[in-house]
Amino acid sequence: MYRQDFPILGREVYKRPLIYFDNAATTQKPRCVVEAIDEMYYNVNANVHRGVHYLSQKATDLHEGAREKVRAFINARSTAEVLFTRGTTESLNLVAFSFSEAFLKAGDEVILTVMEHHSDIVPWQLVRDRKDIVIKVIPMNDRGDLDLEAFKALLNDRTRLVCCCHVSNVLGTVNPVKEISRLAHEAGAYVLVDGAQSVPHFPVDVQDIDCDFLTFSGHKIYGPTGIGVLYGKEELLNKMPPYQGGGEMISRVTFEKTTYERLPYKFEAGTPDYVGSYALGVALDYVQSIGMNKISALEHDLTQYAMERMREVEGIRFFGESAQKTSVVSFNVADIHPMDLGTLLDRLGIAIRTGHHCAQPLMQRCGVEGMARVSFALYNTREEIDAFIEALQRVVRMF
Ligand code: C6P
Repeated sequence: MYRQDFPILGREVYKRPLIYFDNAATTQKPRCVVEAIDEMYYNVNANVHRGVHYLSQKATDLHEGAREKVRAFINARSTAEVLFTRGTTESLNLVAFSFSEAFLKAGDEVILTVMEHHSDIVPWQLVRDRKDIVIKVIPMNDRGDLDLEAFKALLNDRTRLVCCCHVSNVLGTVNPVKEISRLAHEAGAYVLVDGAQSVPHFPVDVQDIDCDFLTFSGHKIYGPTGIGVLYGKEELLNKMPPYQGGGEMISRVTFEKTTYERLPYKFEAGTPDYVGSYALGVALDYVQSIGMNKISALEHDLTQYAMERMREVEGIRFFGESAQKTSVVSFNVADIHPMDLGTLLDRLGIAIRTGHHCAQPLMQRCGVEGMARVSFALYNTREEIDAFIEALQRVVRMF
């Protein structure tokens, strides 16, 4: 129904119609987003926040207008709480650096989950090297649900922060972040939610979850690459030092001393990606014109249907069968290497992801080196899933 909005879906690969099932890695872009980028460069382009001239003011209005769209989209209290970054990874690194500078000392504990993406593991290991903190990990059961009892047992008066992906990019599990947030706050700890795989798929309300930080990437929600968001509670951001220094983030500079800009600019050194922010705003308008609840229902139906049909394939093993699951299906078939599956499906025009999905600790937990993964977006169809099953059966027969 929405396919005509995405020109790339009309192309062929290897003379076959493209079936794009790698949406958790990045989504395709609707025409309105591509046109927004064109429009910005053709008609508006000028550096923001600096010029008194017409174009600079126009570009600034569009950039700040996009910030307000993001604020409304995640229901942040104020635009001071919405920081533009390069993406989830940069947002997570920003928190790891600045939060740890302000709040962490040797012996303090940060809790992660076993299903975190490397982007939410490695920055904390860098902090551990610098600050001698302790990292603890929430385990999960075999269905891919976090063990909340084990989580409660990990919390203590040294816990400063709990970091949890809202949706696992491997298992598709939707984690109970509101409950996790409540428990963490009761224990006196802060909460970071990695929303890279949730914000594109269902409504996310930071005030309802009551998380202290939320991260997401523009390119996974039909927006451009190179732009992302960090939401942070104003009170916390005010206490955290800047992540990078440079233009934009200062109030006054002398060689003796620098004072910083107010939020959110304190964390936005250098010329921001105002083309990206504007186009991200257009992407958010696009998904809202469809409705996040509708997108969620559509993708839920696709996921259920895909799993039902995939069960027909002999030797299939799913990773992640939580009752709370969304739009990501990881699997292996018998002892076929996932890379072989991915390569052969690709020759049949079907794009899937294979490998460790940037979650090697989770691969170890599941006892595998890698997995194949299909992930859906609002433009995928049941017919594409049928074609995928036929292709998968064909590939499996070859082994
Ligand atoms: N996951 C995937 O194929 P960036 O690369 O900064 O936009 O997002 C990083 C990231 C962080 N957290 C989660 C839960 C993610 O899924 C991702 C990106 C992609 O699964 C690329 S590895």
